[in-house]
Amino acid sequence: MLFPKSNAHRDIVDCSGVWGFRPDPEGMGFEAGWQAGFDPTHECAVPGSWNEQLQEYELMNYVGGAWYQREVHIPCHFSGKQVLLRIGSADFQSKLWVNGRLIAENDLLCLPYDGALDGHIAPGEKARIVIWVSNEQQYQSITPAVAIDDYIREQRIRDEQFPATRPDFFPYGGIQRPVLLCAIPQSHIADVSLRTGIDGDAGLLTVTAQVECCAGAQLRIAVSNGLAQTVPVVGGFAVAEFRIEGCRFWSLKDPHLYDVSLALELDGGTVDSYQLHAGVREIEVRGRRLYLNGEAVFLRGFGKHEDFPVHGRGLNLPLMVKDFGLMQWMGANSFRTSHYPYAEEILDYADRKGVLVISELASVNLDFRLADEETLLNHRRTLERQIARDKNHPSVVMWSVANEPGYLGEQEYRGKASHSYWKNLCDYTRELDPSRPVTVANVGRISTDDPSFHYVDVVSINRYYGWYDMPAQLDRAALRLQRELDDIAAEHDKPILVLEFGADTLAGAHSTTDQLFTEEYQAKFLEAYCDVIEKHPNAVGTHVWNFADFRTAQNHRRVILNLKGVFTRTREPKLAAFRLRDRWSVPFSYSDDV
Ligand code: GCB
Repeated sequence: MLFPKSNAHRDIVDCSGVWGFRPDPEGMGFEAGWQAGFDPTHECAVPGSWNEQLQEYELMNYVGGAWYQREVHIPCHFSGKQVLLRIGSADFQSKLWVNGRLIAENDLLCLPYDGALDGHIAPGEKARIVIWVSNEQQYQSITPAVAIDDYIREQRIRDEQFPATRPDFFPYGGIQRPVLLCAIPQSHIADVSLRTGIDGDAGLLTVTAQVECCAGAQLRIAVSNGLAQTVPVVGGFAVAEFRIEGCRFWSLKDPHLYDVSLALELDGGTVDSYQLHAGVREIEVRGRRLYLNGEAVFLRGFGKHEDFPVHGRGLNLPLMVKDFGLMQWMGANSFRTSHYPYAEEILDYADRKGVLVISELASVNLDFRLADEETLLNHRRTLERQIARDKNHPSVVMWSVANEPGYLGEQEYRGKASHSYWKNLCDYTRELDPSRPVTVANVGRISTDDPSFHYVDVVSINRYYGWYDMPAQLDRAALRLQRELDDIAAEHDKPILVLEFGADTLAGAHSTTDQLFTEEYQAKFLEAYCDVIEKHPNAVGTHVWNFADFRTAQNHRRVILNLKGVFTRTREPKLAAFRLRDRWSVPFSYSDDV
């Protein structure tokens, strides 16, 4: 469904607040009929992860199912409308009941889902919402599960993390984004797709709306520069093309957004309306460069996480505003939604602030010993849902369809099946969205002959020479990085992004010599990488790992947090923040024009 908004024809009841909560480690709730209501043992705030909120009730490391419930008044004026409940995200899997009826379910991480309540509620009365959420991972999911026994079987007992999870971030559980009760007209605008382009000084904007309505309807589409068209709805679709003369293109310096207003007209009256914004811009890969509106752009920024004390991965608007302020202060122009789709509110904010986003799918460490047809199907399903959700954001300039596949099961990853997997996925991404390039973040272990490099538009690499390898030896590390960039470029003359490089750093630790974990070493490490990358003819960007320290599962390599942030978890700057700020205050210019 379209991102919920309230206007003259649509309304929202925000169900954020403190919900009744009950963990269900044995899965007994289903048989006991908790779908219709249960006796809560705890309370948990929504949106938010349950882990740190309920740490004192031994739920910090809880992996399993949990039930949420609350009652909501259905306003009288919702009568006659289509009423939907939309969950921004409830991770990793979830099911939704209203008054005991199953309304919808979802198994895709960090993506919204919704269900229609029609017939199950009475406007003017209360309805009981029950949501079951589980943070248990699945083996065929695109971030595959791992269990304690797997570490033993694979003879990697020192890699074991608690709670068991493959990725290097905490497996938070809960309803982590808003739950919204929405009323929309029965005849309504169901979806809107925007496509933009450039023709000289003019901006081209194509608006395609999908409409659910009886015959004879028309759609009036108005753009805030005064252009407007009324077009018929044919076969459930209405299309309008605009040419905006003297267009203000959406750019880093001037992220201008045009308001686009749609009104569905039937029998002489307006029955529904929807407003969204359009940033007219073009992103393109040509030769070794990435172009925004025809100008070569160099990305400077970060890999991030949605992570903060107590909130966990829960949407945190003050933190969002703060982080964008810090990125602006640093002179960063971009970030990657590592390692899952971020909240839509964050993408909206990036649209307004003129920040470029690499939108990443929730695929981490895909293991080709496990990957099969079902995995590919899950990957394609995720892609469809993520593109459908994020397609209209001008800030989203690239799809990263996976992070570090082949980290495990390296031999299988290099095989034939992997080639056809990445070809299939990259082709499908371009089929669903021909307007944005596609990439895969490659892991150091796979190095230069990664099967995915053949099929992506932009080659992306994550590297840790000078940290995991060659610790405290930055000269060796810089040479190694240089050689690898040269080798990749010799084989694949494509733009290259270095999407991760970083060093764990304990704020307050100092040394006069190169010493791991000190603020000086992190600053020197990041500068050494930038020196090499910025000079490389194929490089189109540096994304430092990470913007801020973040929580991980427990293992001997992490002191509660991954400390590679240039800001602490509570956003105090480390020395590297100042050094990068100085560097990024000088605009980047390419030495050649390719
Ligand atoms: C990586 C992963 C990231 C980790 C990082 C690290 O390559 O993509 O999720 O957090 O390394 O710090 O080890």
